[in-house]
Amino acid sequence: MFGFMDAFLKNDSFSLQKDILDHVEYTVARSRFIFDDFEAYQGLSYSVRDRLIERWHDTHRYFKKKDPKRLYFLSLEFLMGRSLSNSVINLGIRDQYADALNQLGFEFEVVAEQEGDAALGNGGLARLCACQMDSLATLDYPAWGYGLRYQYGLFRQIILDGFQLEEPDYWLNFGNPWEIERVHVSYPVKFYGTVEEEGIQGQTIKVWIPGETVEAVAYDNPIPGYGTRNAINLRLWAAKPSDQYDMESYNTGDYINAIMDRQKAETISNVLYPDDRSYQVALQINDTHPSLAIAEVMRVLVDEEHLDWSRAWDITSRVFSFTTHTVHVEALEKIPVDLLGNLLPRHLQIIYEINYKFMEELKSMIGQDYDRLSRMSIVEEGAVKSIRMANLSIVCCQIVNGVSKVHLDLLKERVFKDFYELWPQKFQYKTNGVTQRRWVVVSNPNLSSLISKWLGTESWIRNVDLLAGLRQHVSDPDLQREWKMVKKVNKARLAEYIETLSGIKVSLDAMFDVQIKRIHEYKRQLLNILGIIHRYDCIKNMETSDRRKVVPRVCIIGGKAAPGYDIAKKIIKLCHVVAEKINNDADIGDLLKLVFIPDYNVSVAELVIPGSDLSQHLSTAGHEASGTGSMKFLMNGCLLLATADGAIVEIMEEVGADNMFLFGAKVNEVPALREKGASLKAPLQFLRVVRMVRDGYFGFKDYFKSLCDTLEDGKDFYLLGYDFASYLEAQAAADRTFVDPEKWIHMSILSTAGSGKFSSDKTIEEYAKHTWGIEPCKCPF
Ligand code: DL6
Repeated sequence: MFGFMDAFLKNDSFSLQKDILDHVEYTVARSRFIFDDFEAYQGLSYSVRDRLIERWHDTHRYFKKKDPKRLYFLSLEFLMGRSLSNSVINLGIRDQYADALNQLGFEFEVVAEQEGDAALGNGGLARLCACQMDSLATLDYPAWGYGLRYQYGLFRQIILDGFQLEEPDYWLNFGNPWEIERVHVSYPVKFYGTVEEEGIQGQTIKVWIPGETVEAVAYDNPIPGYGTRNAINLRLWAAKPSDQYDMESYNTGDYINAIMDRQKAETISNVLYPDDRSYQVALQINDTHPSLAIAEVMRVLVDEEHLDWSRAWDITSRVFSFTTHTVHVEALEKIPVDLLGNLLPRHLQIIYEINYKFMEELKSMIGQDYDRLSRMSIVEEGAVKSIRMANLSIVCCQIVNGVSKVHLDLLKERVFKDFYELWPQKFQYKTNGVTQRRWVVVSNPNLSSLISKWLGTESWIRNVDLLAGLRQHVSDPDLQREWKMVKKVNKARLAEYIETLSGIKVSLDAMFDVQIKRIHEYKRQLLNILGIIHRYDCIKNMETSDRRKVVPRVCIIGGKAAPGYDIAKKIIKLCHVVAEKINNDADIGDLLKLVFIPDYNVSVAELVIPGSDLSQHLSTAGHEASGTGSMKFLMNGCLLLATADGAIVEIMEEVGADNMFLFGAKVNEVPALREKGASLKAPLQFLRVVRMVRDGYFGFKDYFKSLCDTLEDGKDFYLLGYDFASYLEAQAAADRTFVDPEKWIHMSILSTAGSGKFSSDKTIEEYAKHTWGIEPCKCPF
């Protein structure tokens, strides 16, 4: 019998080489004598996966033995990106693998580049979950992630003539060595049908007779912690046709339709309650998307376990907690009653019952205030009667979390004001964080080594507070010189990437100024582009002798627009036409370049962030719940040019406002500014650049008309005109600082030193203590 400390697999170079070759030969079925980079990646990944599985087994055996309270983290989106580099670093065997590959004639970096991104999510919320899984594993928490194994990830962005086109992301086409299909772990998920009443022992109970069944099959993705033996599980469910699926059609000879119906089943996915039951659990719902789980848990307890309603409610309302990721009331999810009633009739009944009881309780507390009752109801009456999933989540969850301090304030004062007044104790916030393992150690190895050298330890990779120790060296010329060198190397890597992508050569002496995030009006990429037009216009109108004083910039923008978001797509096109003009203007040369990086994803971010000098976070104050991109840049020593929105307010507290370039209206000023509407006069520079676009200076005059219309007096909802002057001032301050390299490096070091608070390790510790009530459970080495 093996104990916990016995590992079967050895990590010396010879054993690793043998494992890679064995996988090339027996798993990938290529000759061990002739294989290419991609096959080397496959062999390597399977060999890493073996080691993950070993730890995964030990961890789960240990959890079972200790039986701690567990967390089940439900999210419909996990944006994991690549797994290879992160896994070998967390396992502590990156160098051994690099050496083994070398002996086989391959280079680790080249092989790692063969991996595609797992892009099972849209943006911030989804990437946050990936960071949080890394922290949960590293901090030894007994946790499981649950999500969906989408066949297609987030669309691939293709740019054709400056327009965004979407292509499906067939991410599974070349296999996925990181997952383990669990054919024996499958559950029937039922849909449609009717609910009937039956009398049992003098009682009437509801019985759901489903119309269709789909099998949910588990795919396990081990997530290794750093500096620990623990590896936790991210279980993603795939929908497969059930064996019992429409047998009647087969029997009646309608074979083709029956097959087509089976295929339809594969397009359906659902969230299941955790299979690994234990008496003590916490269930975290990540935004409202998985909140039907609440009704499902009630259904199981009442209909299958035959608990009475109040006992079932008591359990359900104590296990769930909810995090919301938006400040936009209009973005709160609603499901039409007709749709839900057809698809999940029993769940709809349960939701009605929850609402009925809630409304009765509420009336007893607030009386007949029908406006408020109707605002707080889980059921929204109106043209399309709908279920408000956020209201359901708040009513059922013991804790409702915001993702930054500002976000909590907005939830209390605006988004969920009625609920806050009723249950102030439910509302908390946990400021988001990002994992320093992925965002510094994996993506910026040079900076990582430099930090470890100056701190005299690698412990900051687990204990991020130690980063603050950089402050004591901030003025040391050796650190400054080495810091600058690391940045230069990263910039060179990014410049090479840009040249390969676009053919544009950029100067490493220029300030690399980056805005990468989803394209959205509230994130104001348009403000950035108008600022670039202004800069271009100024340079064009300058005396040639004055051009020498201009700080050269390479402006980099990247991000995807939702396929149906017309204005966002126009912003992408505008970026391209402006780039076309500027980049080909001989007057401008290296003073200004504009580059759009297509198909922005996690791997692109890993390359771009370390090579940036400045990063822009321009959301109109009160619109960004938190923002996590800013934290990744901060950790990498990039200076932030930002509005005081979301987590930026807390970043200011940590690194000091004088270490950033801040601008724009404050959260509490925005509503009054909007009221003023047309009487807000935008500055002349703003009117001039908008006019340039409107008049067709960059072409496509008709196409950009509707975009320019959004900036007219009284229509400028996101306050670009109002914020423009202070935006330009902040940009000018960034220029002035950049020409003082010592000051810039000083600010850059202090940014990294002040980034400790924004590690997802911190966030997870807060959740564990104040929301989930779970303790670490560390598997012995
Ligand atoms: O909490 C993670 C992330 C925040 O940092 C962003 O501010 C917020 O926009 C984002 N929200 C989403 C989708 N929203 N919903 N629902 O990704 O969450």
